[in-house]
Formats: sequence, structure tokens, C-alpha cells
Amino acid sequence: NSRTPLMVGNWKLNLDHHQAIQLVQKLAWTLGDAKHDYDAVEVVVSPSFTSLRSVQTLVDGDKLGLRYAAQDISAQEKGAYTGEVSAAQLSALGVSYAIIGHSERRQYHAESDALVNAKILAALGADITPIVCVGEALEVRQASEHVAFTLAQVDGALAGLSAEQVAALVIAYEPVWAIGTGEVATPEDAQEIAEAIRARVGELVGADVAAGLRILYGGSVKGDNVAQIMAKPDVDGTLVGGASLVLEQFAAIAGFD
Ligand code: G2H
Repeated sequence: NSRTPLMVGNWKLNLDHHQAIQLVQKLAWTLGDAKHDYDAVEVVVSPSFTSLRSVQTLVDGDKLGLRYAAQDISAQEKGAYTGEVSAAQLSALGVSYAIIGHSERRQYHAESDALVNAKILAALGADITPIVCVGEALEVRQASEHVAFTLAQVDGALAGLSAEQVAALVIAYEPVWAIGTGEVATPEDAQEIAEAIRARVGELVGADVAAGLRILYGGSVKGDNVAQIMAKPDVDGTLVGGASLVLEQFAAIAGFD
């Protein structure tokens, strides 16, 4: 099955590298004790850039089965881009995924669909799997324009990508009004958009790629709501913020089945 469930913990701007090592170590032990099958449910954590090297070196993800994601990635390859971190640099650290176009990047750093598109290409060029985030704000949902809005973001993010390139990425639907607010989109809301995204990807690059594409839901996912969300046919995983910082919560999410 090309759509192996994928659980991603997005730690956002939390934890220094000592704390990051501790949490990743405890998570690895907890999942190890539970005999977690990483081939059945992929588990990824996304610490700050400053912690990636530490977690990679001290808690060997390859041995454990855990994978790591960066929370962002530069669209640039190298050169005079102060503060940026490149795909090649992340790849050299053994980072497998990059979260791209998270709503917080779009909101606080004015990231456009065009920049998201460029970052996707940069990640793919270094064999890093993009986790491309899309989703609407509250006003958009209240105006019942959430499907059209989200699909326009998908179009912008995937513009010019080949079928092969789209097959190598993951899309995460995160309604902005459900992020960190305790408001969870209903499983039906998540399914509605995931299904629409899959259909749009089918139109863009073909039904085969769409059928194999992993689509995640993100927004106040917790141990006690993950099963209902995962039960939806077009939802293949979750992108978890707050609850991924709580060991018991994220371990429960990783073992949802
Ligand atoms: C959405 C999500 C993780 P939370 O941003 O990306 O965060 O689970 O805290 O709503």
C-alpha cells in the first residue's frame, strides 16, 4: 500500500535541543515498548532546525524507525541568503521530510503559493519529501468558500510539477480556524476536503498518482479524536502540533490503530 499512514509531530517553536533529544528518546522507547510497527504507521517528528542534528546523531532514527522533518526549507540552493537553511543541508543531516507552506509561515512570513511551489521543487531536488500545507481561514469557511480556496492553494503549490514529482509529496489539510484553538474540524469536514484535494490532483496529474497520494489532516488532533479522523477514507495521516509535545498523546496518535 503506497498510502502508509503517516503521523507527523510539528513541534513548532518549542523545546531546545536538550529537551528535543529527551522527548524523541522517550517517544522511541514508548513506541518500542509498544512494539510499534513503523512500516505500518510511519512516525515523524519535526523539531527546530537547531535540534535536528542532535536528534539525528543521538537518537538514530534509521535504527529506530523514526523519521525527521524540517519545519521549513529554503527555496534557494546556496549563496547570500542570510538565515536560510537549504534542502541539501537538511538532506546531509538525514532529514526525510520538510513541512512547506504551513499556515503560520503563510501568515507571519507572507509565504505565497509561488514561494511554496519553489520550496517544493527545492525539497524534491534533494530527495526530501515535501509535506505541503493548505487550508482556509475562518472567514473563508463561513463564506462556504473553503473547498475552492483550498483547491486554489493546491493548484498554486503544484503548478508545473510533473506527475512523478506530485507522487513524491504529501499534502496536509489544515483549516486555520482549527489550529491550536481546540476547535477540531469534524471528521466529515476533513474527509470533504481530502476527497476534493484527491480529485483535483487526479485532474492535474492523473488518477493513479491521486490514488497513491497521502493526504493528512491537521488541526487540534489529539489521542482521543485521531481514530475518527483516520477512519475517513481519504485521510491518510495527521499533522499534530500541541499534542505532539505531550509524550502520551503523540504515542497514542502514532498507535491509533
Ligand atoms: C496545526 C497543527 C500542527 P495543532 O498547525 O501543524 O497544530 O495540532 O496544535 O492545532
